[in-house]
Amino acid sequence: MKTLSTLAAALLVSASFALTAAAHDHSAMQAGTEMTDAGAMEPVKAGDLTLSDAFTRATLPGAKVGGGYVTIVNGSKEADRLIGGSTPVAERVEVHEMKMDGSVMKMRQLKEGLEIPAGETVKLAPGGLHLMMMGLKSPLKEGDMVPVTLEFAKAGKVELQLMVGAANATDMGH
Ligand SMILES: [Cu+2]
Repeated sequence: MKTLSTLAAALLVSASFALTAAAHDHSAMQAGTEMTDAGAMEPVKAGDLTLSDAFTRATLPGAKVGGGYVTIVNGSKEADRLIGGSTPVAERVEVHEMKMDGSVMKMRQLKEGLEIPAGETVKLAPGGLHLMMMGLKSPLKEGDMVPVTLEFAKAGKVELQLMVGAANATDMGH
């Protein structure tokens, strides 16, 4: 009898362990799915350019600027150039870069635009190259979509939807 109850206890323990493990896997899977869903923007094609992973970040009330991020793949044998953009949510859209100046991180506008070399991928991401929405008309709210029109020297105008992530989002999952 003692052996049996020990066995039963052992079975119970392993069963609950299996359940815990299963529940754990399930929640991990769900979290992953949600992230993918939240960042779901179908890649946008414009000529030989493919734009994907477009997002921005929630801003605090009163904020006057917001960043914009997107990955641009140039499948062409010729370089293109991102020269600017526009959005209904801000007065203007500039192309910026962040660079270390000694020990200070500085941001500056790329007045000549940003070259997208032939056959290469250029990633605009927090801490580096980015779009800057200047003169925000209202705060960007997490979960919203922000329409932005980018302008390229060769590919012309491309419309994008930036998914608004959390204020500290570094990408939209994928
Ligand atoms: Cu900037």
